[in-house]
Order: sequence, then structure tokens, then C-alpha cells
Amino acid sequence: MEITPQADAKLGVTVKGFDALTAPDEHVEAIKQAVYTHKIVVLKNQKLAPEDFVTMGRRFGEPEVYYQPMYHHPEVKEIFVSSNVPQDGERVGVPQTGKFWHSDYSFMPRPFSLTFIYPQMVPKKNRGTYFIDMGRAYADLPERLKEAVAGTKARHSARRYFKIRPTDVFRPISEVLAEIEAESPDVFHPTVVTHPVTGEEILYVSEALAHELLDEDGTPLDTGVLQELFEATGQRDMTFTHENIHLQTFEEGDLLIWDNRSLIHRALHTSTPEPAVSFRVTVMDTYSW
Ligand code: 7UC
Ligand code: FE
Repeated sequence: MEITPQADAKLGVTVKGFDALTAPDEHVEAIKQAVYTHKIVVLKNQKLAPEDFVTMGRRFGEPEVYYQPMYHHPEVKEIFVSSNVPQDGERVGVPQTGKFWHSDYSFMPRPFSLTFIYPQMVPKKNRGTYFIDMGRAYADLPERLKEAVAGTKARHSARRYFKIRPTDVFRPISEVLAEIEAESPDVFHPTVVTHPVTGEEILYVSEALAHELLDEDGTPLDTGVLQELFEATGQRDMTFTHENIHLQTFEEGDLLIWDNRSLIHRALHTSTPEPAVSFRVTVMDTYSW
């Protein structure tokens, strides 16, 4: 097994010669540490059946099943499917997922530790995922903003990105909204979290999922502070040229693992989509925040 830093990138390493099913535990541990310290790991030349992909995830932590069955792989519920390609005339998974700045499951009480993405059908153009390292972004904040967020919490919710399901047609929107609030009530996470392995401080807010900041007494902060954080960290740059933004591309056989505590990400989908299919497994490690 060979681990090398990605060329011309602020983030990430590339791994060659890793066989998820036969690798010794030391190799799994080395890759896990690389995810925590380099934040993105690209495993090359992977050939895994869906069940094997989950088996691989299990070597890194406890795979979590996504709360909405609409996203599940038809045979393997631990796999979340992002796909715009019907299979035998039937929709599989959900198209155009994650096209907004977010950290997976930040709207849940226990967000995932690690995300694994295994593209199955790779588009020729416009492939990849944008990332922002929120540890680095926090370090680069002006002192004034660091002071403003110290000791605060952020309210997270999926409500703006809840996907209308085929079965929602003709339902009153108020009913759908009430269901969202009941299934995934707002959660509160510290605005700045400390990484349990690296000790790095991370700004844990994303444009799509963080809605407001509250001080220690639960009093909302001026809404301008959160907007300034989005602006300062690069989440408002629709040209995606902000120095914090890293575009991670991939080719067939690549399998990406990232540190879902440190990074926020945003999928790159075009409006005239080429066929694209991606499988995702998410796991909890043994650390809390
Ligand atoms: O359809 C989607 O983009 C799913 C998104 C709201 N949640 C993914 C996650 O893991 O947080
Ligand atoms: Fe995501």
C-alpha cells in the first residue's frame, strides 16, 4: 500500500494498493488516520460489490442507515444512492443530491464521522465535489468573528433541502412541513467544535443546514454574524474560485473517504445532467465530537 499527497492540492492523499476486503488492520488504521489528518483520501482502483462496500465501511466504524428509505440501495439499505439513471425503468435513489454547502447529517443529533463515496457512473464533464476545510477556514477568520461565535451554538435543519417525494404529490405543503419537523426536529451543535483526534478547532456551520446562532442563554445572535461566516469561509462564492474551495475530481475506480467533521462539501451537478450514479456509505467512529 502506498499513500501519497495529492498533487497541486491543499487537501488529501491518494492510496494505491489497498484491498478493502483483505488488507490487514494496520492498513485500515493508517488510512483512517490519513482521513483525520489529510481530510480526504482517494482510494484508487477499487472494485467492490455493494455488500463489499458496506463491509469496507464496517472496518472503519459503524455504518448508519439513512433515515429516509427513498435513498436506499434496493438490496443494501446501508448504501445511499445518488442517481439520475433508472434501472429497469424504475427510479433508484435520488437525483441531484447534495448540491448545496453542507456536512452530512449535521441536522441530526449525531452527524456521521466519515463519508465514503464510490462513484458508479462517472460523468465526462463537470464531475467532482467541492470541499471547504472548516478547520483552516476557522483559523483564517478575523479575531472579531472568532470572538462573536465563541460559546455559541448553531441551529441546524434539513428543511430547506428536504426532497419532495413521489408520494407527496397533492399533499398540502403544511402537512409535509409538519412531517419534516416531526421526523427531524431542529438540532443544536456548538458553532466551533474540537476535532477528537487532531484537536483542531472547526467552524461547524454550513449555508444549507445552519439557520441561526444562539448565545449561551439561547438568545439569537444578530443574523449578520452567520452571513459573515458564510461569506468569509467561501460558501457564498458562486464562481467557486475562493481560495478555500477545493474541487475534488475522480475517475472510475476511485473511492473517496472524507472527514465529515472537518469538511463541508457541495456536489457538482449540471442542469443538463449526464448520467451519474454514486453510492455512499457513512459511518460513525468511536469518538463523539
Ligand atoms: O437529497 C439530499 O441532498 C440529501 C441531503 C439533504 N442530506 C444528506 C445528508 O447526509 O445529510
Ligand atoms: Fe453530502
